[in-house]
Amino acid sequence: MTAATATTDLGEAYSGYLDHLADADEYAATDLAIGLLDAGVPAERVLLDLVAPAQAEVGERWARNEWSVAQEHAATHISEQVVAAVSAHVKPRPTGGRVVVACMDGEWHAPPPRLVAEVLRLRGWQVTFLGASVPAAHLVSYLHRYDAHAVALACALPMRLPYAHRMIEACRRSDVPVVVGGRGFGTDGRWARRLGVAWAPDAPSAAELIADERALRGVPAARAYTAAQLDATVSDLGHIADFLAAAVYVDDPSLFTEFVEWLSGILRSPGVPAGAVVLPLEHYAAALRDFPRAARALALGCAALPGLAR
Ligand code: B12
Repeated sequence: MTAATATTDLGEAYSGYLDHLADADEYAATDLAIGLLDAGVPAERVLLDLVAPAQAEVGERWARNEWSVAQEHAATHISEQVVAAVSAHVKPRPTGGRVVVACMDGEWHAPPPRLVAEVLRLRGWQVTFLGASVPAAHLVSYLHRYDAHAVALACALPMRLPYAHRMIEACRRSDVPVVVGGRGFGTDGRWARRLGVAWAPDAPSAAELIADERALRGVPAARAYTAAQLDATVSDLGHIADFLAAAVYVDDPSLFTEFVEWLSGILRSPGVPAGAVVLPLEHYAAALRDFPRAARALALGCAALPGLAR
């Protein structure tokens, strides 16, 4: 099989792989994945187009009560074995710095971030995967000890977001850039934006963010601002409030939208991300939710920000 035919055959391989999971046949599942590698399918594709959707399907079968918890656990275990086998087969040599991948405290959904960890490894990072439920204090001391370039934190459960926030802040205090991912942040990452942290929908996007350190640092924590940056920020916040008041006064949200577009354009040149503008807008929107004209202008202002369509 050539690489091209192998890739087009992935659909067929996928249904075979699912059958192996259903039969709890880890040898057949592993052989199938390694066979694809030998046929020239890139390891990243095997992980993301075979193992990842199969795990999601396992979830659907479990949720539909077609599979028992025992069947789901068996399938999840096999997928973990397959990921390890793929990784061992490829043996990438690290050329980049250390990236630590971990689940938030209380989070047991380890396989999705494990896939992220392996993709980062395939792309040349030296990856340490800490697995499920890592307490914040232990994570931070680990980051210090190994001088991490970045940390990727996983959260599959939205109810863990308050803990997630604490962990994100703890990592930031160590000055280690953070990227987060997983279903817990919302399908479009909207709760990551609320927490002002860089979010990646999948492993390749996480790799791109980590490679672009400036984007990864995202909205810089205000405590790290210089006095001049703080002054400028306070003045920007005042301008936002003034323009909002003027838009409400003349009852024309475009007055505010135009200002927001201008402001995000001005801030983009020194490298401030659009997230730095959306955060105060969301904050004002929460505080002014009982004022329909202001709320509308703020919603339109958020919608006008580039790359933040919701
Ligand atoms: C397996 C599983 C379990 C196993 C976990 C065992 C294990 N070792 O993983 C068990 C049975 C223990 C379990 C328990 C629970 N689970 Co569960 N589980 C799943 C399941 C079926 C599969 C997860 C998975 O591997 N998905 C496949 C991966 C590849 O997809 P993905 O998660 O979307 O990941 C991709 C992206 O999101 C992203 N990504 C993911 N993580 C990260 C991290 C970073 C850093 C980055 C950058 C990107 C990234 O990249 C991935 C690859 O593209 C999902 C359902 C599903 N379909 O996903 C539910 C699911 C996650 N579980 C759910 C729930 C509710 C629970 C429980 C609370 C159930 C209960 N009542 O006890 C507990 C909580 C346990 C805990 N404290 O963590 C819900 C979460 C609902 C929500 N988000 O609101 C889900 C979605 C099921 C559902 N539809 O209700 N679960």
